[in-house]
Amino acid sequence: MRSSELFYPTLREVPSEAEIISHQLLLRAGFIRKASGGVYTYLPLAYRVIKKIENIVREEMDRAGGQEVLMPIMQPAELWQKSGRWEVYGDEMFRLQDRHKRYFALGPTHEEIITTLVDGDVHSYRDLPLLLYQIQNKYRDEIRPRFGLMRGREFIMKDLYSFDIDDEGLDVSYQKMYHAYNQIFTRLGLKYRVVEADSGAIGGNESHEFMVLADSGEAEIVYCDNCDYAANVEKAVCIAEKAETKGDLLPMEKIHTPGQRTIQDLTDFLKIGKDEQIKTLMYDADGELIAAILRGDRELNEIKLKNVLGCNELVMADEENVRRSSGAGFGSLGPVGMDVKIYADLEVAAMKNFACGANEDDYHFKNVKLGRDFVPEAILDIRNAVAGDPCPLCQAELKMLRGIEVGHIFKLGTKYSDVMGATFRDQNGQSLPFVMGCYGIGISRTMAAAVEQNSDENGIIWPIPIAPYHVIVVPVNSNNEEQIQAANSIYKILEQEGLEVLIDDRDERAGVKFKDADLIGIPVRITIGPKALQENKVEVKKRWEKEVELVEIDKVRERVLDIIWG
Ligand code: 9G3
Repeated sequence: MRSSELFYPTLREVPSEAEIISHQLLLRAGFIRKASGGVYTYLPLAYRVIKKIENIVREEMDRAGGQEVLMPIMQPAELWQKSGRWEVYGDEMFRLQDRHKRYFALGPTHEEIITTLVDGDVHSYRDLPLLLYQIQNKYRDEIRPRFGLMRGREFIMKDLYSFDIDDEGLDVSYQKMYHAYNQIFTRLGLKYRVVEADSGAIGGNESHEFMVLADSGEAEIVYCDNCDYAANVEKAVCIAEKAETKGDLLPMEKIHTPGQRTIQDLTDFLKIGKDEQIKTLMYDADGELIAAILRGDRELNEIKLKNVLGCNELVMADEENVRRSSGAGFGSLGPVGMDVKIYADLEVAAMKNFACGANEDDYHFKNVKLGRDFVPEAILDIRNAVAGDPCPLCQAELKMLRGIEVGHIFKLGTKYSDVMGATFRDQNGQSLPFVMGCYGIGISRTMAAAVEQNSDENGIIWPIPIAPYHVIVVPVNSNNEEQIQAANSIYKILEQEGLEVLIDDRDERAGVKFKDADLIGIPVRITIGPKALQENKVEVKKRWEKEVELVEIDKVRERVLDIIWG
């Protein structure tokens, strides 16, 4: 491909709304353009990357026994009403009406459609297991679409659904997908980690996330160097602390703390550590006011709290309600004398002589102890894990990394087949619900994550397996006949080898060509300049290294093939 003909409108400056590096670089390098908030066009370079990712995914899904289908984006409301999710998803679902005023959703995911399809056409255990997948656009009306392709309202997903006879069958399908996902992210050339995840709202009992490692990632991962434990912070298990032994338990005291509202205020005012206080957070759990308490320097994990409460909706209580119930505003809440159910984090049970709000504005208690001064409804693991916590498997110190979730696999069990009434007949003619799993890969997000993980101050550095082109051939002077001829000849030779090659034939200064080659991230650059050419040599440069190699023209083919295919 000639650069002069390639449509890659690069930008000097990127819109200020592009907050993260992948969004900035994909815009700047002419890969994507915004059509609407969270909705993007993939220009030729981006679409080449997307197709490479899709093909690797497709090969591994087929190898694992998946069969590719294409389901409708437009999905009738009735199916979602049947599963009960038409109401659940509210404004996040794009809805539309046809001329007969019948409602449809733009598919945010396809459990409803596929469960209905399989129910209609699969009747016997002999037809199972069945693994069906598609690669398609999905639609979710995010409140605040941002981060470019990382959180779009329209995005490309690979979604596979497994249908089995029983839990053992599901285990096998899940294992196949777990393996296939590892193959995929390895083949894509990305550094990633698999972590235990929460299956959350979609139900089911086992779930793993595949995280591309990047400092800018939104997801926090805890992992153990001493054993294999790795989990999303939301899922990571915190184990009970031993109770403090040092120091005597002192009598509880009420103290005047005018204007002191936050953990930091109290730290300064009372000259105590954040780990010598507790914070009290009040929530509305399906309409009931409850309190969650944890050490002052810890973060509440709402997912854990929601799971232990078993409630559908958990939202922060508003201050008016809190005041009506406790008698104080947010800055002076505490568990002592509070008459709502209190859920204490494990760590609180091990603390003594801590400070907390007194449920009276501008007052706090000190020297408080759980059990003596108040009794919680339950003592549970409800905080986020942090680096340094003991590993729940081997007690070694946990470490922390950041990542971008690009794949997520779930055991669903019979959650959808039950509500949709999707059944088959077993050996004995008995009617049973399908045992299901679902497995997603964010294709467009994977492209963004690859950039997030692989760039420098000059631009993108594509991993070879997904690079839009393998090689860019750059004649330094596009008006020099000799250079052009050498460039054309190398271009042809490499193309004949099956490499994907760009030739920068534009009438631009060499500096401009180098800048653009770096920006769009082509793994190998071959520069044809006057000096080297006199000795029948050209420069070969890897995008991820600073050094340039001088290579004889006769050896270029061999050298480049070695770099690209290894
Ligand atoms: C919705 C809306 C948003 C959603 C869902 C449904 C997330 C929804 C979870 C999944 C689970 C799996 C198949 C591939 C693997 C992941 N956001 N989820 O179900 F209606 Cl608006 O999508 N689906």
